[in-house]
Amino acid sequence: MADQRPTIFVTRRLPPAVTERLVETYDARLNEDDHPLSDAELKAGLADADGVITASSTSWDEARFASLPERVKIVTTFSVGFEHIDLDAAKARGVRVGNTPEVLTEAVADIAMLCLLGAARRGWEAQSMLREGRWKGWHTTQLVGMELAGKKLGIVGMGRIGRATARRAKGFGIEVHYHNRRPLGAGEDEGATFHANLETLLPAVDIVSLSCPATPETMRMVDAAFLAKMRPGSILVNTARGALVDEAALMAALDSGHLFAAGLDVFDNEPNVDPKLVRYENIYALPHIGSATVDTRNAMGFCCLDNLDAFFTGKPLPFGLV
Ligand code: 8YV
Repeated sequence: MADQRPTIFVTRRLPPAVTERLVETYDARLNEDDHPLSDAELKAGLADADGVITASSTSWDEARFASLPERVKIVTTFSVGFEHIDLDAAKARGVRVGNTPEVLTEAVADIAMLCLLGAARRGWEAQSMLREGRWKGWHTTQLVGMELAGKKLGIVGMGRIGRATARRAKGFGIEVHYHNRRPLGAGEDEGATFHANLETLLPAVDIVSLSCPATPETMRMVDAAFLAKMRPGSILVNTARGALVDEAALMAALDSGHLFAAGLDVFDNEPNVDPKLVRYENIYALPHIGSATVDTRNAMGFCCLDNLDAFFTGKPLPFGLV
């Protein structure tokens, strides 16, 4: 007898615990070897799907929604970021969309601190020296970096991840400032100082950390003018999206010595990172591992499944965007 359960097309391989729960309830079409799906494979997979688990590696633009078979009614993304999904087009087509908020806050804030520490304490340069057999013993001026206690951190985007980063930074004796579309209430703001604009934030801090989404407004926000407003000898941290930063301008600011270092978990055009960028010894670079813990990746998958379960039992999506 044909499987009567909803068919779920999954564009990327999921953590084992998530796949296990998925197949208990659904007729799942998996991407077992996690290969990049061609347009033809996407089209074939969508043809008989009732719902989709996708990720930021697949673009859900107007054209994709316009050509979506009628029976596809829900798309849930294995990510908190949803810049790859045209929500208006989804709405117009009557497709529900969900994401994975909240569950990756702590993991990403950990990586913001790793990037911050790695940049401030010359982590990349130090590791390369050691691993390549170039360490010939210590001396008093070797690999000296930026002391963090007493420094000021400016967080751009004080959402959940920004606030979790602020909590961690305070533990290092760092004074936290932030810029956000709106000031947060006392008790919500982690005691950080609000700046209504970047003009006052950037020259006031020693480290700038980005934790805002990629939108048409924030795209290439960190350009030459932004970097010029940062303090000489300061640090840029980006764990949000590569599209926020003009990488050529960043390299120019590192070349001139205006910036001391950068800590980056995200890049433009991932995974094809500009090879020039990762050659900088004062860029502490990671391959987009912000949410990469077993617990967080499972929790992200379970958010997707909770969205599907709610949808197919006629309930509101617990993590719904549309
Ligand atoms: C995801 C992320 O793992 O959730 C996000 O928005 O940036 C990552 O942590 C990645 O985008 C996979 O979809």
